Amino acid sequence: MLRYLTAGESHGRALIAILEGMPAGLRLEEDKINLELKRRQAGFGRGNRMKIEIDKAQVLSGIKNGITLGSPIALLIWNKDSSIERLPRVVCPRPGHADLAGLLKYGFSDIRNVLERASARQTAICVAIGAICKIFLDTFRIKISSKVLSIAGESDLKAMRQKVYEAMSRRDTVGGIFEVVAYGVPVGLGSYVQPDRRLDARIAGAIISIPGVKAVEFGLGFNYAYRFGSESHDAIYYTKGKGYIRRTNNAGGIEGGMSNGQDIIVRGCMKPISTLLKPLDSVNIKTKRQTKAAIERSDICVVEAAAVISEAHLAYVLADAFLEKFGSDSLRDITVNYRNYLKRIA
Ligand code: EPS
Repeated sequence: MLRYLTAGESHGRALIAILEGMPAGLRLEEDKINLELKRRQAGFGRGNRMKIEIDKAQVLSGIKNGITLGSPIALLIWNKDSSIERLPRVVCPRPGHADLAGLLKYGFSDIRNVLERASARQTAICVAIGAICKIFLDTFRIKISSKVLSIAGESDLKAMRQKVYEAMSRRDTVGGIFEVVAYGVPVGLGSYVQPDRRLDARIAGAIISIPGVKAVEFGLGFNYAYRFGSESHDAIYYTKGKGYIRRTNNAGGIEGGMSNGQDIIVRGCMKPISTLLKPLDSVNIKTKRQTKAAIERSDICVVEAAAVISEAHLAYVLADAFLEKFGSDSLRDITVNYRNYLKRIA
């Protein structure tokens, strides 16, 4: 079905990706991709890099006259800050970052060799891939949106901003919880027949792959643990006009590893960014002396960006599962298959 690879260092020349498996016949507008990239760059608490970059994706292959050919789609985002060769060596690993584990794993003597690729800068190109998946899903009236639910335990907008200000003034960082919802998803995407075909497993994996995301839940999520079964599950009703309906959506739109026709509701927890202006204890990797962790230019809060990136990752998984179910080469054939399916289950 769908697959992709990305490449690029945070301060390298560019971020690139190849997305394969998009069907022929889809109109791709670069403006729509760039709008998503702009959304990713925004948000309260972003750092100075976002003032340097104006992320714009170029679609280098896989389209003719703005329409996909079914061939691999190559994407490119130039980095304005491409200073990788000039940046100083980093020798004090930041707790919470990939720094120490990456250094030991690859046998480096410069933490920069790790952080350049481990950086969340790479999420820009993932958002470009997700934007194409969103355009695909949109042709079948499947929409995805997201919102920030809380930052550092606060859920009121003013209080959330206050927490970010507080983190700034304490030279600290904050994380939070975001929610992503997919509307209009048909019943039957994903499957229970193998663990790796389960839609929730695929979505959870995609969202937790975003740097800094530490937890994912669907529907009631961890709150299932506090309820009886009779209070937990979404009772089934039938009406002539609408067919099978539910009056609740505690399952978050997924039962038995398949979409059940309800909105898919997934939440993620983004940890506080691990680069701290008032750094934690660490060890100098050259001298082995106790010291403070390195300070790199970074963000104070990226929960809003994480929500946008999660939309992209959810879009990728849903587009993949959709293509699996309804065929994958030509948008026209897929549309016919989809209509027939909707007719059968009506
Ligand atoms: C990011 C670019 C990076 C960081 C951030 C995300 O830019 P720079 O390192 O040049 O300031 O702002 O990266 C991290 C959060 C991280 O942990 O590395 C971006 O484009 O989103």
